[in-house]
Amino acid sequence: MGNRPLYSGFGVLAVLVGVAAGHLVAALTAPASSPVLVVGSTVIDLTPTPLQEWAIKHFGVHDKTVLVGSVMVGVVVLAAVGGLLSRRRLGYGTGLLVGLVAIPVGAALGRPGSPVSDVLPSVVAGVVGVGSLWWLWWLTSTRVRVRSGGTGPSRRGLLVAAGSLAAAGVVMGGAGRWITSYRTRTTSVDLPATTDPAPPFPRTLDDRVPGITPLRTPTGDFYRVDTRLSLPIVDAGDWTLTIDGDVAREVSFTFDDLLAMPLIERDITLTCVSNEVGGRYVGGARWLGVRLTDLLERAGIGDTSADQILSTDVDGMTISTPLSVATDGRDAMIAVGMNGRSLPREHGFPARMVVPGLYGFVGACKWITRMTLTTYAEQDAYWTDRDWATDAPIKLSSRVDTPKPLSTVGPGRTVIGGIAWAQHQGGVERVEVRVDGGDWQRARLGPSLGADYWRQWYLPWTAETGRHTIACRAIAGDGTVQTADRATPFPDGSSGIQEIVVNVG
Ligand SMILES: Nc1nc2c(c(=O)[nH]1)N[C@H]1C(S)=C(S)[C@@H](COP(=O)(O)O)O[C@H]1N2
Ligand SMILES: [Mo]
Repeated sequence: MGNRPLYSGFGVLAVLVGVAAGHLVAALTAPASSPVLVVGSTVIDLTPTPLQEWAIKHFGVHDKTVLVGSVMVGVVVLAAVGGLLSRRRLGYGTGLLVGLVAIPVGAALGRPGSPVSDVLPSVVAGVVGVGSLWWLWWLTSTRVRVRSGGTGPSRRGLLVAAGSLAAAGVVMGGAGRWITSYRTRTTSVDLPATTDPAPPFPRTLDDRVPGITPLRTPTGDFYRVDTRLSLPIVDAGDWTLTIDGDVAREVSFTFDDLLAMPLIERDITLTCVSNEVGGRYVGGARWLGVRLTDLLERAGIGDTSADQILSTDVDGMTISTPLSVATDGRDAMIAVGMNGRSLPREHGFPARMVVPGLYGFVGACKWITRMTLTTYAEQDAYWTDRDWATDAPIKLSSRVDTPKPLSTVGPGRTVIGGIAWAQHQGGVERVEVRVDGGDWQRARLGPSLGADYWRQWYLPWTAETGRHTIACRAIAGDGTVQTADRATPFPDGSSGIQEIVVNVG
């Protein structure tokens, strides 16, 4: 009776050692095939859109940590049950562990475009897990008891065994982590100079308005949104970009081919469709890349009946972009550089699409390796399958950065400041601020870096003691006024006006 916790502990220890072994094998082969990650990725793909939105809204950038954590909790609970069952009969516990391993194996087999070898880490995890359980079980069994003099289970032997298993698990898990982070480390590739540079970077409001969003987002602070739990390992030397589908001729480009083509440099503000009004899923960077139309011209799309570019990333994830938008003369590109360096792995190394004015989920495929000219009727991309919009222009919006919502500021002269964007709608023409529901007052604008880039703004404010509300709205160059009508991010982006409350005193 009293050894129930002991047996559940066996199960948990055995399974964790197995998971660590699987993680190590995955690190050496394909990191994304690590048992917990492969289950996590399948959960992401199977999660209904509303629940996914809820998770992004409530956990934000931590949604993936929460997901992996939940999978781990599930694994530990089942492992404890398996251990308990083995107390009754070893076969029961073994059966449960085998059933547990079937989950990542099935998930690995079910992932589109994944090689069968992706099951290897899960199989290893299963073998090591079951082996460990058997070993622990055997050490407490009668035979050992008899051998050790019939005085009950050899506590010391068991302790040594459990200790070595735990140590092996820590070493394997740690090695797996280290190897994965080594293989996905930032590698910077030298990029040629551009013949078509962006304008010189102006004097910003960064230092003049404390608390304002910097005009250029430092690469390390740039928001990251994708469906991946681990970064792909792509070697620029082996990478190719293929254009196929309804084209005159299928063409492929190596990374060097791209670098040999004319490169444009542009300041473009990316925005995620999941960004709530006032949210942080937006960033401004200077991108370097090859014009999309230069690439498409090589493939010949003159007579195409296609209406979408279906982009595929190195792991088979798909993103679709309306062909007419991508080729209407805007600075759509396959980017290889971000803020003066090659793309970081998080942001699509070695190449990604960037289309000014479109939300990232329809215009910014990272780790891109194929562009297929096809129709919406024929093929569905990942998010199209999940009922998101297919043509999704970024809605103009603005945000108050300072003062912070619900903060307390001292009375007297202060500054309200923030950022606004109206990509491909003529840029930000005007920003207006409303204090305590009064008149809209015109804010002062920071320098312009073009119509596809966001703009800093500020308004001096004499703050009187008490509670105040501050709202802001943007007006685009094409005359559009940021609407007060509220919309959720699904299916084509949020709208509404941000209103914050601050205390002065
Ligand atoms: N391959 C791939 N590309 C992707 C995604 C993805 O999940 N997989 N996410 C898209 C989304 S939703 C957005 S908003 C942008 C974000 O780009 P960033 O992470 O560089 O900011 O990438 C887009 N490109
Ligand atoms: Mo996004």
